[in-house]
Amino acid sequence: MALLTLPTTPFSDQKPGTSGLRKKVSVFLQKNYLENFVQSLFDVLPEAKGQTLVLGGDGRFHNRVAVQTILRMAAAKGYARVLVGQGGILSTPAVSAVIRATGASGGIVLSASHNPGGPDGDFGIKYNIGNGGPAPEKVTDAVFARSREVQSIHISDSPDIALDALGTVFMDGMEITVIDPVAQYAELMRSLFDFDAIRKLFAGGFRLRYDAMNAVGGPYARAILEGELGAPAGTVVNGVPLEDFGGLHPDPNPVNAEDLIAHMSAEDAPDMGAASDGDADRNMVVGRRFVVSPSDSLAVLAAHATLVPGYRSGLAGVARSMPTSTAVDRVAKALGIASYETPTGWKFFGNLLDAGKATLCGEESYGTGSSHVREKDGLWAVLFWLNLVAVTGKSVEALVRELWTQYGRCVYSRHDYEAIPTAQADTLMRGLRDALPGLPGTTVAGCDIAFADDFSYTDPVDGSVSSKQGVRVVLKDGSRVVFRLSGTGTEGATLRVYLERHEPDASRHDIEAQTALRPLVELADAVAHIRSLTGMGRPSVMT
Ligand code: VG1
Ligand code: CO
Repeated sequence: MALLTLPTTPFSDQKPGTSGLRKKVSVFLQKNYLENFVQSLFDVLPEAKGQTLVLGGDGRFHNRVAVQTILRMAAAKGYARVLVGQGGILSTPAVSAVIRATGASGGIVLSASHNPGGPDGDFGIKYNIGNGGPAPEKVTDAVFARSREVQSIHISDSPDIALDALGTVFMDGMEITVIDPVAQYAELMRSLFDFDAIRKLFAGGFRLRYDAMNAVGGPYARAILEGELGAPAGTVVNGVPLEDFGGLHPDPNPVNAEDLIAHMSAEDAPDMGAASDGDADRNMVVGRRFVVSPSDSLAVLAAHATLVPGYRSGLAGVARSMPTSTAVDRVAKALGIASYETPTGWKFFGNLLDAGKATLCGEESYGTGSSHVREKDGLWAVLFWLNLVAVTGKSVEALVRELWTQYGRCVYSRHDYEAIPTAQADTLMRGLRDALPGLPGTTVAGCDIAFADDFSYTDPVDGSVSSKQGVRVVLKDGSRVVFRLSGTGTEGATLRVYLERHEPDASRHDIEAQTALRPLVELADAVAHIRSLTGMGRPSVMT
């Protein structure tokens, strides 16, 4: 077994607070860059004797090379066993499911999630702990600190193993089992949803278009929807994971999933459309000529959860990230269950799920999930919707409209300003934070401000505090604007502006979101000086 010594330059400089490392492929191709992160992780983790590690990724460029390197380093660390997805493939929710089902001590996911792939795109690596969820901040911070000190990497000099054939091989005494990436996950889905009802739905001619965006969701969607549930061949499009995602940006929103939206807007549109992201933890659900906002999707699932076998006994509670709309809170209130508001990022749901305080969780960024794993789960959300459509006989649109009728519509949009020079973004956020104390009680751009703060979260389970999680400006009528900088972008800074307005009046539910939110856009600019500080006249993306 070889022992290499790293150059002294500190490498894997992940942004503090993010759950892993996400960088341009060119950065990852630097000598020992990936190795630095993995060694830092292994140095921070306890001894691996007798333990199992789960390993796989979304199939993007560099996935296979990275898998082989990590296998060699896992052997040097002394793991008893590694479960690796066939072809190096495992979706993020599948890694979570496999960790939980096998009692593995953790798992490594190779993905930059919704970021583009290929030689000019991004690569990423993250670690999930024994509960199947993203490593908490104390682990990622320790890895980051270690990455600045680590001097040597421990790595086996064994040759590559065959990743495409199922079965078990050994490397320096460590057992490596190449597993079917779908099997464990499919079993979990079978235990949650009424597969017979969904089978009948498809047998009755229901048409779904699932766009896997040439990313890792394809094999899962094909096996479960077409293989098991009888959806006709061709239901899943872009279903083979490609190293560059075929040039698509696997971030399922109406802008990037343009082709799906076009199909769903056509005269002969299918009954339902869906898409997932690079690592298949996100989902977008679309009705016929009807786009569903992710915040509404979470609220619909919560409202009807007891119609689905896995949630028949009801929900312990629900949780949403702070910028996600308040639609699910309104449902929770009517159901008499708790709703929690957490900072952005799935890791904040982990404790609530582990403690049995929340059953369903969601984010406005097309992420929905539940206590079945500790990650958001794209195909799970689509199956949940299919189950609801099957047992209620209602369309996607009807289910959302029913929600609006009962609770009012939370008109919602997110405006992203991408690739802003970091210094300008920091100036903008600093100025905004400085202005906060003077805002309540004032009228800005015609909006009466009731309240303004920088969101701080105290975890109700372990008491840990996460501060500076986003600036919120709330109006007297409950409308709000939230500002935060992205932690996942890899080019400059991305400013996210989240806009929400509650519309109780049913005669106005069809109003176009951007039109309804225009006053809030003006407010956002007046308090944050977005146009003048960024030089951008309009957002790069509106979802
Ligand atoms: C974004 C989303 C956030 C999500 C995160 C990871 O983070 O806003 O809701 O949890 O991506 O999603 P940020 O910091 O860029 O706003 V994934 O599918 O990339 O793991
Ligand atoms: Co993702």
